[in-house]
Amino acid sequence: MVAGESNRGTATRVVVLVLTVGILFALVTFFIGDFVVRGPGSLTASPATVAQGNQPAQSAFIHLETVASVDSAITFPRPDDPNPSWVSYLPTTILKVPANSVVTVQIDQEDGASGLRNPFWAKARGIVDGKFHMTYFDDQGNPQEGDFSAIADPATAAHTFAIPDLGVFVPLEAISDAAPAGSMNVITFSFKTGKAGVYHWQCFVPCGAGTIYGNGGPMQTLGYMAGFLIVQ
Ligand SMILES: [Cu+2]
Repeated sequence: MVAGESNRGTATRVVVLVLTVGILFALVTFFIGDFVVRGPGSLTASPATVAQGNQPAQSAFIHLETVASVDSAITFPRPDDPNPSWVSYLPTTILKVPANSVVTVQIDQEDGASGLRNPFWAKARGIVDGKFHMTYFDDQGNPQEGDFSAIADPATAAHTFAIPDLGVFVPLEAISDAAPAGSMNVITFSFKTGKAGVYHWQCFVPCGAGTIYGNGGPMQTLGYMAGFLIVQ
């Protein structure tokens, strides 16, 4: 071996080393940026925009939408979603609300029935006055409106909005098969927050179609059928 060949060998090894380290660095950066810290954005409650009687100024308003698939959203399109065919709450499930206040929630519900496995969840619990307001479509497709403490048939639930640690459970009626295309049931209710904290919330309808017992996929993933209520 002559000196020139040895130098070329060393140079090659250095180049391979630098390239390998560079590629590894890029992969780690991609892994952290696209997987580890990737998550749904948050939605901060706005000051109440609906009548609250003589409730104090701290009252807050959250507007959500439930869809059969992310790509069918009407109110809150989420075009770059990695799972466009998943059932979901929109625009996000990370909700920030004020402590010691009344939070009013409006949900534009556009999904069909999955049905409750446990009929217990058909009754509303833990909400102001024990009732939710709902505009919906009856079996003939006629628009209807009323205040309800439960949905009549647990099998017609599309989703629930539930914060177990606050005792809040609200069933969301499926859109009637007779409703005009593009219709939504609009469900409105209020609940009270106490001290600051982070509370898990989720849907109790096993609505993750195509997963084991309907409880996988969107039921297990932040930003779809589960999230956090951040009381601050
Ligand atoms: Cu659900």
